Amino acid sequence: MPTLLQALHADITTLQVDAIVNAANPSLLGGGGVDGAIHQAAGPELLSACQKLGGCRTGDAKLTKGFNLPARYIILAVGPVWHGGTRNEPALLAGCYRRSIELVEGLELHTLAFPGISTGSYGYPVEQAAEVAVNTVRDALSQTSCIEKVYFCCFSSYDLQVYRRLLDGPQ
Ligand code: AR6
Repeated sequence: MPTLLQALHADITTLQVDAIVNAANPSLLGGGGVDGAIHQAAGPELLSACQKLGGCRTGDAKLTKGFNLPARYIILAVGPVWHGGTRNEPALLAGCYRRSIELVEGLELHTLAFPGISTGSYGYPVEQAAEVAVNTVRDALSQTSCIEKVYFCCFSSYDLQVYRRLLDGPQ
């Protein structure tokens, strides 16, 4: 059965999936944007769990339970700050998507949702970030067997259009 990739317009904290991905910072101790929304919705146990993780390198990801979220797990991925594309940003961003898929596959989970990692306060242009996201996920899924559905959760209708164009275009 082919894995389905789907873009949708939603608040990621409301999604009933096996795992949602957070766009965190290297401390993993919370922040604004989607990180703030996820901490708010998951409750204070998330921060306690994150305090035990010892931070995370840019381009990597770690995992906690979902606590009060409808999602069973949270993956904390640390995207790169955009510096004009001169500091290995595409490879670091791809690492976030690849590591998240590996963590989900390792737990034999089936459904996963990503936000637009790095495209908010980290300033990565959404068109370029979405291309990295879609290509990396497509590529990583070819090595997996458990994952059935991956959502690209867009917080604006503009972002949704960008993802839909990529997903509907030639593969
Ligand atoms: N659901 C889905 N997407 C969302 C939500 C939500 N509830 N809220 C925001 N977005 P950002 P970054 C979108 O800034 O660029 C934090 O302070 C948002 O519109 O959250 O990776 C961390 O602690 C954008 O498209 O993450 C770091 O310090 C995308 O999520 C830093 O920000 C990512 O925007 C990480 O910056």
